[in-house]
Amino acid sequence: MSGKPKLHYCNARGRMESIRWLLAAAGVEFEEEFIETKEDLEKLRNDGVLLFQQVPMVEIDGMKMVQTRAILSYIAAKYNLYGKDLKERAWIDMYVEGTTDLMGMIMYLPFQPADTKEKNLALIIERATTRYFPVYEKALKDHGHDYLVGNKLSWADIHLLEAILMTEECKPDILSAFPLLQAFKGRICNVPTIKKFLQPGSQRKPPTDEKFVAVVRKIFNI
Ligand code: IBG
Repeated sequence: MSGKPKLHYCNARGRMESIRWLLAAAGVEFEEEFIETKEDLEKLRNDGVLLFQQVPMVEIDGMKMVQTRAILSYIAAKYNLYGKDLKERAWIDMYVEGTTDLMGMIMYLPFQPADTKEKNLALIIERATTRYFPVYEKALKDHGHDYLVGNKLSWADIHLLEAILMTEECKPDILSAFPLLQAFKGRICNVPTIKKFLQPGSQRKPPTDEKFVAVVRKIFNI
C-alpha cells in the first residue's frame, strides 16, 4: 500500500474539492478513487468503510476518515496550516467557516431549478461583496500582513483563495472593490504548491455542469 492519502468521491468538486485544495497546498500527493455509479457507492457502504454511509471519505494514516470538516482539520493540523496556538486556530476556524458558508451557496447553485437560480446567483454576489469579502479585506488592512492569520500561510488563506476563484466564476470582476484581496489572490496563487494545483492537468476539478448534476442526482438520490 502506498503512503499517499486516497480520496473516495465523485470526479467532481462537491464536498471533496476543499480537501483536494488543502492537500495540494500542503504539497501532499494523493490518489483518487471515483464513485461513478450508485453501485460504486453501495459497494463502499457494504464494505463498512463509511462511518455514516456518506462520502467524502479519505484513507489517511490508517484511518478511513469521513465528515469534510474533520478531514480538513486533520490535514490542516498535520501539515502545520492551523495556527501556532488556540487563538490563531480560533481565527482560522472563523474565517474558514465564513468561506465555507459562501462556497456552500455556490456549490448548490447548479442543483437548483432555473427560476430560483438567478435569484440565488444575485444573493451569492451580494453576500460575497457585502458580508464576506469586506471582513477579509479589513483583516488584511488592519494587520498589514500577507496572510490572514499569524503572518504565515494557513488553511484560512487556502480556503479563501478557493472561495475567491469560485465567486469569480459567478462574476469575473467581483473583487473590483477589494484591492487588498486582489493582491492577496495574486500572492496566494503564487505559492509554488498552489501555482502547480492551478495548472491544467492537476487534480483540481472544473465547475459543476448540467451533465454532472444529472450523474450526482442519480448516485446520491438528490
Ligand atoms: N456532513 C457530511 C460532510 O460534511 O462530509 C455530509 C456528507 C454528504 O452529504 N455527502 C453526500 C452523501 O454521501 C455526498 S455529497 N450523500 C448520501 C447520503 O446518504 O447522505 C453530495 C453533494 C454534491 C454536490 I456531489 C453538492 C452538494 C452535495
